[in-house]
Amino acid sequence: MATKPPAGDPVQDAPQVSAPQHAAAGLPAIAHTLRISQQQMGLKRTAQTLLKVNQKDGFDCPGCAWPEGDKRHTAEFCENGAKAVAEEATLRRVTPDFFAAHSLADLATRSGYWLGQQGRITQPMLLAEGAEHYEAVTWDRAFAIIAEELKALSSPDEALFYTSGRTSNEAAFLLQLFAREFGTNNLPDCSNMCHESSGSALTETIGIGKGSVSLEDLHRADLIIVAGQNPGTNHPRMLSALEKAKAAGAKIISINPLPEAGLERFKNPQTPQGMIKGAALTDLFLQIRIGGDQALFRLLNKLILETEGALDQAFIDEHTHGFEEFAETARAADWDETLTATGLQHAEIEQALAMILASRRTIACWAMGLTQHKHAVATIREVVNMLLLRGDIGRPGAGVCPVRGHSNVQGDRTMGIFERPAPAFLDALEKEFGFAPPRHHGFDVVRSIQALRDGEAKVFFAMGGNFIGATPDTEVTEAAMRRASLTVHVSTKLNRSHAVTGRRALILPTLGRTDKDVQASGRQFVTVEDSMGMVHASRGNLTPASPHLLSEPAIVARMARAVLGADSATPWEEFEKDYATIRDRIARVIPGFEDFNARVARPSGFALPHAPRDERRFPTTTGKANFTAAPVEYPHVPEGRLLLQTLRSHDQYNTTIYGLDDRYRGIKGGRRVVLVHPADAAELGLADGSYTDLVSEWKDGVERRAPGFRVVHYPTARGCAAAYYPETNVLVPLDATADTSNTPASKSVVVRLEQSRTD
Ligand SMILES: Nc1nc2c(c(=O)[nH]1)N[C@H]1C(S)=C(S)[C@@H](COP(=O)(O)OP(=O)(O)OC[C@H]3O[C@@H](n4cnc5c(=O)[nH]c(N)nc54)[C@H](O)[C@@H]3O)O[C@H]1N2
Ligand SMILES: Nc1nc2c(c(=O)[nH]1)N[C@H]1C(S)=C(S)[C@@H](COP(=O)(O)OP(=O)(O)OC[C@H]3O[C@@H](n4cnc5c(=O)[nH]c(N)nc54)[C@H](O)[C@@H]3O)O[C@H]1N2
Ligand SMILES: [Mo]
Repeated sequence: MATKPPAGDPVQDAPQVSAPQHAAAGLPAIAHTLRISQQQMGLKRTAQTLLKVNQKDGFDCPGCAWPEGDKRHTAEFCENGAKAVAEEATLRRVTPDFFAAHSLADLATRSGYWLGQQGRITQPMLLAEGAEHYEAVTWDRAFAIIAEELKALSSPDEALFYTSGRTSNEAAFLLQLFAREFGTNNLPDCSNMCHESSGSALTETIGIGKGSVSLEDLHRADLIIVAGQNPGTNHPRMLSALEKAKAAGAKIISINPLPEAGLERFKNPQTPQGMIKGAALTDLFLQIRIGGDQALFRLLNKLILETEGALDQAFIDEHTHGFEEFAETARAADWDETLTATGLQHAEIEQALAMILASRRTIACWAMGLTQHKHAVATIREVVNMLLLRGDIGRPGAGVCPVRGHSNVQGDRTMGIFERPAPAFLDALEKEFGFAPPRHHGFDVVRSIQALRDGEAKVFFAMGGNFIGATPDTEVTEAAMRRASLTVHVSTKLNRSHAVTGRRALILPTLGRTDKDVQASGRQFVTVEDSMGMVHASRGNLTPASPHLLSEPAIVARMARAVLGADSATPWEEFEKDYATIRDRIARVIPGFEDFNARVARPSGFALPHAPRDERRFPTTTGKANFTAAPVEYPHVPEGRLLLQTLRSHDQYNTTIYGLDDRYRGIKGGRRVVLVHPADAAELGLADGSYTDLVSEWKDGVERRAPGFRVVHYPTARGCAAAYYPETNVLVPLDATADTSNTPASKSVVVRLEQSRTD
């Protein structure tokens, strides 16, 4: 095996490895936060921003969607939230001079890390047809180009409007309104790659695609199951909630192929006691094989069914549907098959069962480790089956908790960013705005890529995000995007999507969460919805990166005027002047937002209604909570192959790379690493520190290759491997998606590890 990185690899990617850590946060987290913040923002801005994160008069952290408690610390932030803020509030700038110095071809050779580190974009930029460089363009000209290209389409369905989950409720509502007035439901979003599987499973089983617990519920639970989630890195403030629950007597089971430091022990930086000793969090760690969760929960359900007195019979009788069929299927669950699928020991499963039976209030939390598999929807349904058996939905301290990613991804869905809108939503839109919205379904993310590839879609517009970086099958997706006639990105910072363009391309620079937003009627605020359905206001307080920036609502409003012109009776100008007028419309269209402006004026905002949680009412097709009985599936990995999951390091926010370290996992100075169990590595002849290519094998016979990964011997589950996204997206086939939700199966990619060429 080669021991040097292959030639041609970026020099900065030279990972060094030490032992993984066993506790999260603590002093190193604070030191790291302050270093990154000062590098990006300087001292004054660091103080101005970090004191305002998640405060009642401040802005919502652009990091994750975890809710804020009511009693806020002066520093209600976490290391990774602070890094997200520093990225946005940076003093570095990308000006027209930068684009004059760097051609498109040059930008296309740069890493995502390098692109992001250049700073905030300051002016609208146009890549004209055949041009080698982006050039500054006026806003009016930019909107005229969009109008020209959209009007030239032979059908509105040839346009795609993508949304990433940072967009505010106000901007999201306007974007979907514009797309539908224009005539399409092509509203793919990052959720299609994220919690779509949760939405599909929950809508079918409990009637609403959102979590059913509040922060208070977590504090009150007897048992919290955390499956397929790494909160120490991705939702650090969740650790405080887990700590509080533990202090009140809760037990925690974590289910993960990796022993994640944050779930082992938490050193709370908000308390002196926590800083020194920290609290042990996990009581039982089930080191599951990738994709084994459905089998595990199925067997647990069988064992619950067989235990005298373990069922909440009154709940099952009164509130559920499909019990008999489910029970019959569950009784057939098999120990041997489950042990194979999960890689767990008999005694570990018995121990989990005992903890579940001892709990009167159980909450199941999960994230991408459950949602990004072929059988993700079936897996989440099985988790729901367990909660239904125990009556653990719709009572305090119990329920489902899909932990969302982007800070407003849930709100964007509530606002109608969805390619398959409910008829009732479209009816309300029609009534309020007096036009007939299209009724046929639009394209999700994967279908959008296929449509670009096949020439069915020609204009791509993105409200934030990094579509090319985040989507699967990088080579296929990049070739598809290059076929577009126009690509438009509303962005704060540069990323790969700006370098892989259609015939013409626009970059439209926008205000971020931390920026002050002043419109004709005065200073504006926007609103967001967190992972637990709480809606509240967010106000930026920084002077924007440049006077040329427009807010996201302003960009949509002006685009709509340029495209729809006199055909539209919608008051776009008024919406831009005063966002309260947008909220008045949201209040009339979307249930739960009645009296929106008044209620959001309250410092902590308000909770959206949730029928299962609030009244044990299940708005499903049967009118009850549905048990489901899908066949058990788990990935089958051929001899000599490993099952690769693509995940996040501690120093990234999705495709935004903050740095090259993954502190808790003991990795420094590089991202091209593949974590492999030492026994698997020995069988495959992979020495620690050797270099290998990852080659994905898929039924289409195409070999997808990611070259030059340093092998790291790591205590993951047997037969499994892990490497970072987005470097590994090239390996995920476009049609390897979850059943029903169509979410890319980026947590289960069959790979072969092949010696790197070192010439
Ligand atoms: N700092 C930071 N915060 C973030 C993000 C970020 O990139 N950086 N991203 C945001 C977004 S959009 C999202 S969606 C969330 C993502 O939050 P997570 O879902 O925590 O993110 P991942 O890194 O994808 O981690 C998936 C976890 O699932 C485990 N896992 C993988 N496969 C399986 C499996 O088959 N079974 C089980 N039981 N476990 C499995 C992995 O080992 C890992 O611990 O975080 C949000 N918050
Ligand atoms: N292999 C693999 N692929 C995955 C995943 C995985 O686990 N494995 N996870 C998936 C998941 S869960 C998600 S959510 C997607 C993420 O997909 P996206 O949401 O598309 O990607 P991000 O990297 O979060 O987008 C970052 C860009 O957003 C822009 N931006 C930041 N703030 C703002 C803002 O306030 N306004 C605007 N307009 N733009 C802004 C910046 O230009 C920045 O470069 O990736 C998915 N892809
Ligand atoms: Mo996500």
